[in-house]
Amino acid sequence: MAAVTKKKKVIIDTDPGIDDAMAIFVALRSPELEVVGLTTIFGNVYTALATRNALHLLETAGRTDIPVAEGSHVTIKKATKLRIASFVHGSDGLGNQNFPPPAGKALDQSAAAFLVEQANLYPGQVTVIALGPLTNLALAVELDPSFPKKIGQIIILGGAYSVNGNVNPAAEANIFGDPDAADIVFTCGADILAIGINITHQVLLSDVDRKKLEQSDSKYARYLSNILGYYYDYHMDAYSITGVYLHDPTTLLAAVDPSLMTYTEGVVRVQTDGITKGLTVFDNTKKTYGEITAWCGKPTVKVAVTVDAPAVVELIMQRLLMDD
Ligand SMILES: [Ca+2]
Repeated sequence: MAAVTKKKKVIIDTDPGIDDAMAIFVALRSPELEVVGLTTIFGNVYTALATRNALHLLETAGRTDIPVAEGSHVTIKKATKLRIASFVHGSDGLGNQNFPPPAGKALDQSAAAFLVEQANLYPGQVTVIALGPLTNLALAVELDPSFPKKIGQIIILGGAYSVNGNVNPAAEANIFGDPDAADIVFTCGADILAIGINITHQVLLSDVDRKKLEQSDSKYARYLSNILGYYYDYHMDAYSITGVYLHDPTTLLAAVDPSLMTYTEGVVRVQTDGITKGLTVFDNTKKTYGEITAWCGKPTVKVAVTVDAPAVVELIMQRLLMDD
């Protein structure tokens, strides 16, 4: 008798974004997941463009049944000067392909309100996959202090654990985008799984893989092979590599198959100013310090420490090359 497995409900909080687009498509192609909504945030592009791109990607996939809730246009501290990574993803966020505007519209509800609503509708059952700065999640915690206990799990692409960042030596981009929000989320008490660039910098899509996408009959694969050009150019300029890091799709796969990674547990705090703004500092909680520290008494989170990179790439490719 075939086992009936229940699909995992996921909300993807995203700033599309070339690798966000790939993660969203992998999610839509994963039978283990039910995507109940996308929420948008600034990061790779400004929030309004992230919303437009989220709607466009769902229309491309023929999944206009999935709602989009627009997120914050400012940081949790209401800063309007944002770091936008258009030099990584193109000024349109999707490799400068001049896609037509989407026909659909976002919900009237804010991203934070949507997150709180879904957590209340399905307590303990919704996983948020956070692929951008953590402002919307911090706003959800502020809106409903019981949100951390009602949300099932929060899987965060964010941080650089014992390695350099990718914005500067200290900070990874999603945490740097709103470090105050990140510190709120990391210490909110939810079931959190963090995947940093120490993990995602091991997962590389080669140009051979890109060729396979290009030659595929799958519309998802062909779409991605087109927008990936800009991202490959950036990686060649920035890292001198022929290939691209799969930050967002790798994080997405932690929801599909957590056994692709191993994890450790401890307390993460985020530096919110100074030259190390956005730094994530992990306390493994093995030492009892003589002083009271800023990590004392804070809830622990899980942080990924190893990844089966070939298996991750293989699964991503398999999902994208699948027949419709
Ligand atoms: Ca992203």
